Amino acid sequence: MALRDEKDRQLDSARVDSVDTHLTSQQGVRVDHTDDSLTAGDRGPTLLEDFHTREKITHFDHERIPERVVHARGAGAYGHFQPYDGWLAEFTAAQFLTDPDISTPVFVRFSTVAGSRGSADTVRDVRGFATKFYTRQGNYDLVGNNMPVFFIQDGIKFPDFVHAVKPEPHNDIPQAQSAHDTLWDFVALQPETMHMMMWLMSDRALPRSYRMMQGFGVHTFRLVNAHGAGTFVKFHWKPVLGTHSLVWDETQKIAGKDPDFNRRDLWEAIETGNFPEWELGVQLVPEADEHRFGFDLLDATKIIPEEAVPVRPVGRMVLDRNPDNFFAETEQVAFHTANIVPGIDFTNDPLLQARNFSYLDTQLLRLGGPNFAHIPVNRPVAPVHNNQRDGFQQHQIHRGRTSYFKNSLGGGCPAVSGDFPEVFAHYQEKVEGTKIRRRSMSFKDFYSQATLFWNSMSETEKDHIVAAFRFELGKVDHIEIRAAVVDQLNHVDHELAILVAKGIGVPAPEQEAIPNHGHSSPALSQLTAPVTGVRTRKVAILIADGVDGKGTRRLVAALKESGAIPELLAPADGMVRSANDDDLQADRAINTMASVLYDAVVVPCGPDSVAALSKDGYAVHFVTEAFKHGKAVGAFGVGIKLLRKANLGETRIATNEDDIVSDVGVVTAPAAEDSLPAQYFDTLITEIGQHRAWHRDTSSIPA
Ligand code: HDE
Repeated sequence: MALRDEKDRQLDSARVDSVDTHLTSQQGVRVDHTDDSLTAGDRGPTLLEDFHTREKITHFDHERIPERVVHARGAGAYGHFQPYDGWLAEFTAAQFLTDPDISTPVFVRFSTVAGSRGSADTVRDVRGFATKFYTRQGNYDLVGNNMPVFFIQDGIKFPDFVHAVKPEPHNDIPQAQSAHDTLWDFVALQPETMHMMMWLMSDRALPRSYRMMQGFGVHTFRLVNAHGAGTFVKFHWKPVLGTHSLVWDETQKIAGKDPDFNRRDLWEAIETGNFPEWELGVQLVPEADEHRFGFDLLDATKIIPEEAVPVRPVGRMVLDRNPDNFFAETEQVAFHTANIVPGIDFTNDPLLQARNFSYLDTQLLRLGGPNFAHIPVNRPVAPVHNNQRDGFQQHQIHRGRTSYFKNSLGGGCPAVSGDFPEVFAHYQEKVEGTKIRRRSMSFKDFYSQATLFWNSMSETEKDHIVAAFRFELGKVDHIEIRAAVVDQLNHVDHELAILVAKGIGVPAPEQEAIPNHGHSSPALSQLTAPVTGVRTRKVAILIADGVDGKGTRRLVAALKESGAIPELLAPADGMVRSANDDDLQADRAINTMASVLYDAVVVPCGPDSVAALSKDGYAVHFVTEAFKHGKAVGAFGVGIKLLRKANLGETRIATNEDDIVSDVGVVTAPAAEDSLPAQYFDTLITEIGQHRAWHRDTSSIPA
């Protein structure tokens, strides 16, 4: 049986369906009634012997478990991973990475970091990207993020950092926000945060979709081949749909309009068969080259630039099944950096070392004891035999009289036998030193990679970063903290520090603290990546009674054919009268949605339709706001009138003399119905595929 089917069969044994069943107690006793308690008389007290009420209420009282102390808000899915070929076998004994015939089942959980379980998805934050591989050699967890570096270098600082970013302790404000005094106070005093803060202030912190973000293992890990030789490795996930972000104003509005935006997107993509995909890649560094970089490979605040060490493709991961039950699976999944398999090992990165302690510790609290590996989502596909016994929620019935090793009564089983890579053996690294509590000197460069990141950004991305610093620091009440952060930024780039200072009412530094080294890494920019098309992009089509049904149907067909997801939005739910063919079914009422929930908007022809939409404030705002956020906007026939009403600034819009006009992502044509040229759809779809018209100036557009 294929490995992925084995995991599914294992889950099957735990799945429960209620269809065609009878209501029972937890003991399997059928009950006659579940709406009224057992009372002494019509209006009397409830009786203690009412076991059904007591059980029902007691279970309810105990329904909650502690949320994750970080990464509390998340969404997960099952899928599989398969290597393309066996090239990595030279470097690792891990079969799931090297045998192209093995498709390994996975469970992936994406998350935000700072917010609590019920917080909004689209806040400015790092995203977790944790993958559990159920391999034949045991579970391997790659517990990464969507940014390749971290805030701190040593795990002992983690509680300090998390306390600083979480809601402030006196009033529990603000929820899921980094824009407050304690975080920036911490940052100003802890300059090792600067590189990660550049990432956090960048568009990376606002992913359009979990399906459109990269993942990184962050730490340098070690691959170990069948002969026991080690190679340093950094893991990368690259999304097939490209890496794309929302804009800040949009994210804040989505947080109200649809707080489940990223979670819903993942769920719907899988339900509709648009399975998200990533390519796993590795950067390999021979041990002999450990010290050839100007930074320490053990320092998790550093990347290895892709231009220095290319990312080599290993295989493909596809997520193709949603969980059946959020709590049982997504909430109870327990990741742990120390879950590794033969062929992969740790390094002495002090952040990783602390994580190797923390994850098991936190699961013991969160999942109530040491038997959480018995929970279906956590169970390995590989067989499990050991002498660990008992504990809360023991689900296994261990037979036999021996639970110790060595034993003769149990035939010496479970036996310790075999050689690496059949068994896991720790990499034999020579370690010696004096016991000290001191950061290595090789960890002392806090700024050069923050500068590298800044230098690598396009002008648009730089504008967004400056705006983000201004917003965040603008929410900081203590002016001296704002000034201290500007002083830190002056160590990253003088121009950046001046631009930020200007927006937050503190003096701009007169001189640079460190000269900018001038190096860049083009791979760090999201906007230099190739365009990836329109697959799964959501397009709102605004219609009302009297719409050009023929033109609209052609538009819908063209979008569907390209892989986009068109939705018809009308002033009210129900049927919409077409001016020239069959009526159309609206997918949603405009006022239940918003432009921020779509990637593009199009207004078809139809004099009555456009007249009605022009009088509908939601519809007009819809177009203006989509334009403001840089989205592709289209209109044909008299649909153009709604664009004029929506005020798209200086944008060139087609007149009757034009055929098709495409200007800053706004695609207009005066024709309609069957005479609308097919090229109109091609042009529009190309613009949607650009993700955003970043060169559009929207600063004066009110929305
Ligand atoms: Fe985590 N982290 N972390 N972390 N982390 C947790 O584990 C911790 C760090 C990451 O979807 C916790 O089960 C320490 C880096 C993800 O279930 C906890 C340190 C990276 C997830 C914990 C770090 C991460 C967690 C909370 C510094 C990126 C969510 C609940 C030494 C490479 C996993 C839990 C999921 C979750 C501790 C730093 C990623 C408390 C002590 C660096 C994706 O164990």
